[in-house]
Amino acid sequence: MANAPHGGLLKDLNVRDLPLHAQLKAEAATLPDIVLTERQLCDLELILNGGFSPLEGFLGQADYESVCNNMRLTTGELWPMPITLDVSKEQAEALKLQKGSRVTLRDPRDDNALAIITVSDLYAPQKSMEAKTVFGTEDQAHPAIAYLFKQVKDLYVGGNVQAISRPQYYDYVALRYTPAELRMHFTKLAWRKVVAFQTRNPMHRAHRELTVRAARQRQANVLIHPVVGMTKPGDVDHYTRVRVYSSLMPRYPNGMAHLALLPLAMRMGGPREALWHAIIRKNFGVTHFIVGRDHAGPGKDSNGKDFYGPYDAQTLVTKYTAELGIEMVPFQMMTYLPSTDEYQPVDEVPSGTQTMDISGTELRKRLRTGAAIPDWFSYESVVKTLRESYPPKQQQGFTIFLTGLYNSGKDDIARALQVKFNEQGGRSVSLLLGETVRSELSSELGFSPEDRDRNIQRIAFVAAELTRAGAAVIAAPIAPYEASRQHAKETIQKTGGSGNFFLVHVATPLEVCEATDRRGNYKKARSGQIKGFTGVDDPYEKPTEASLTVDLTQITVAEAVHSIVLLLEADGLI
Ligand code: PPS
Repeated sequence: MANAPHGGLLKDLNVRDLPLHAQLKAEAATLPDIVLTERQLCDLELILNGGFSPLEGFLGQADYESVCNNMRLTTGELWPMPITLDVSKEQAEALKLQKGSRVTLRDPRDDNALAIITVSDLYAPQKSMEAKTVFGTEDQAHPAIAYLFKQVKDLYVGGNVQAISRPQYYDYVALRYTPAELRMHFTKLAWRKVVAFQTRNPMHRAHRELTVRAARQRQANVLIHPVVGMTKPGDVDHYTRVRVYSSLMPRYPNGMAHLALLPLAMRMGGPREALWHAIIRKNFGVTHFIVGRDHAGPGKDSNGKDFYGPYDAQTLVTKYTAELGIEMVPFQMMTYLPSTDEYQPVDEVPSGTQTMDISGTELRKRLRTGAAIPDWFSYESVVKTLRESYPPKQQQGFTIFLTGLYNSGKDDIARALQVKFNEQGGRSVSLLLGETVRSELSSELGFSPEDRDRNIQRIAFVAAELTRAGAAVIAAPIAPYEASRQHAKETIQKTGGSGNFFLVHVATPLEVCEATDRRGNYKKARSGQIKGFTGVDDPYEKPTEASLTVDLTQITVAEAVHSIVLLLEADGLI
């Protein structure tokens, strides 16, 4: 028997509204619509499947104020997190939103009609009040506060929803359970006690040991219930994490544990978030919930202080244990004892016993450098998965972006570098010379500032994708404008990795470029046959922060290539 849902009744709106499906679908096509944001989509999915029971829609004003100020809905039920649907003023006007309006809520990924909301209220968010009451701060170093002040729009739309369809997923479909499905699973396997483990991080041996210990102490089973909706910016992506969790599951005693994914948009709200997590797990039928040190912690504030105390979350969840009917299990910090090859809770280890740990920072460093990650810390399958997603520097792609005047020698350096990288092996090498790009990608473009900018952005797009795929990319356009180069750098770093972009300024002086120009382009430019030629009647803005500057009147092409190789070596890329 699974645990009772919060409020007594599972609000599975998908099931409730199934008899009206054809009618609601037809009506949805005739209504104005709101295309949801990523966060609203996560919230709606859990409203529709009952994960947010007893909610049946987005909060109206009275519930919003009550949740913020008292952590309760106006009906008196405990509910710590405001679940709101924000729209802009313009949107509200265009949709003619008012009490009683019916609006279709659409999935932003495929435009599919997921639900119809009947508007009960339209009200202005009290952002400062919401920030202080729910998160205890207005500091925008907190991701939820940054979201509230920067992304949340002018108005909240309150109202109950009717379900039309579940969001369509193509990834890990078999692991996505609704509360009803998970409850059914527990009932089928006769699981009466279930300890849920919430996580937004990869799991290693210590996590397996602590969940097994928590279950054994309570003679319960384990639900690994990771969040795959929105987590903290910078977290390991959910694809990698789910592969990690899946590879860890066979390490549990046979039949002890089950993996299910939770499409939650986390707020990193510490204590209130922990309480919310516990309520959600209760709705999924769970009886015990593990709450860690600094559970759902957002990190440090703008003064470098923790937003919440390390045990605030455990204290708050414990306070409401009886009312909630879900038991809080404190997360025990586990440490490795090499003498017995086992993990034990830190506070149970006799003093003087040798222990071993690897911090998150140390793990990231080992992944980056390719250094060994020992078996006692993680499982081979987990490490292999992480290494595939986070290859060591030696396997990562990079872009060498050479910029300089026409005939500065940048193309010679680029070609020589290509040979050098091919000699090294290990990576696919791509050469994006200005002239190749101009004929293959940018043949319709001229040399106006806008066209040059577009040309550079195309190079950046291609370089970024290749860098991400692990290639050594050598780009060598003139790229005369600082702003274009900066934009290109951002594009490549965003997709290809922040440490994997190198700007090399080939600073051979204009007189030399001109004097050695066998094709006679500068001559044509001087005589006015070519207009807007870089260095003649169009500017070349010198880079302000190149990784390297080379001048071919001072060094040879071979020496320039060697300097670039040394730069990459120093960075661990080769
Ligand atoms: S940019 O500014 O980065 O988009 O330039 P790029 O794509 O590298 O193109 C350089 C080639 O175009 C020829 N060319 C000109 N360069 C600069 N200014 C003007 N107005 C111009 N018109 C044509 C230039 O000679 C380079 O040709 P290649 O074939 O590389 O020698």
